[in-house]
Amino acid sequence: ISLEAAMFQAVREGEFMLYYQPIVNAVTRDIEGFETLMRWKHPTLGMVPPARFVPIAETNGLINLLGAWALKSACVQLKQFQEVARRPLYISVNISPRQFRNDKFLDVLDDAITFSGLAGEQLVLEITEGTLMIDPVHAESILSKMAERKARIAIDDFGTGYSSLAYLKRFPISVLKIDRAFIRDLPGSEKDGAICNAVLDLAKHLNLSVVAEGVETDEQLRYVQERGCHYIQGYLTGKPMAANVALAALKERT
Ligand code: G
Ligand code: G
Ligand code: MN
Ligand code: NA
Repeated sequence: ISLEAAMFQAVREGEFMLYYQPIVNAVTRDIEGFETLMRWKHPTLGMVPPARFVPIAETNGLINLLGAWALKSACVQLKQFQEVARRPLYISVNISPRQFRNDKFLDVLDDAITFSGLAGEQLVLEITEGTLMIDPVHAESILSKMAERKARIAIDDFGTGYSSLAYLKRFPISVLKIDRAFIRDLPGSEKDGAICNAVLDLAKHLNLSVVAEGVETDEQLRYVQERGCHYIQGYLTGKPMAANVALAALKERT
């Protein structure tokens, strides 16, 4: 049976789960929020990585169903994280191009917010430059409706897509996530250093937050932190983890 057929079965069997990766303060290393990352635990294939199943789900449309489930579940999960942490946190959720363009997307968003009882500002929606550029007029309308709900928009994999910087002026964006490709060879790479500096400078002047992704070493953390990066996400400060592991990490720190 094909991976695609197995996916429909997996939805019925409840084989999809969510992992959560901490997004931490670069100075204190306190957890500020989590990125939600989908996982598929197949009974015989084991863990199927999202790089394999997300593109299929994007092609056959299953991403709309999976994405709606992920958004709602993540919002509910954040409530429990906050109870344990005893402070407000935020949840960041990836939105694929097809989800973003789906007619029902705003209904799905409203349902997740209403059902979970979260404040809109506790929700960050991660989209890529590509998602914005497919149809900028449509994107502008959806983003302004997200902004009405106070949900924040993060540009995922910033700097790796086809886009113009003009969209930073046009759209209500709050967060830039520096792609891990620009972090990996720090602090040795002069080019990557220059790119990170430029992004941090740009973000500062546009009043945007920056998350450095894929931080694996103390040297990388120090490099971006000293240049004004406030938030870090990477194996150094926490791998993607099951909800119960994330809860334990929050307990440990309070
Ligand atoms: O978790 P992992 O490290 O393997 O994620 C790889 C990629 O899979 C992410 O960069 C992201 O693009 C995609 N992905 C993971 N979870 C989700 C999800 O819930 N929704 C969407 N649309 N993409 C996801
Ligand atoms: O949504 P996005 O494309 O940004 O997905 C983040 C991906 O990066 C996930 O697949 C996650 O497992 C992965 N990731 C997170 N932190 C690190 C890290 O420190 N190093 C590496 N190599 N990958 C990471
Ligand atoms: Mn992401
Ligand atoms: Na990214």
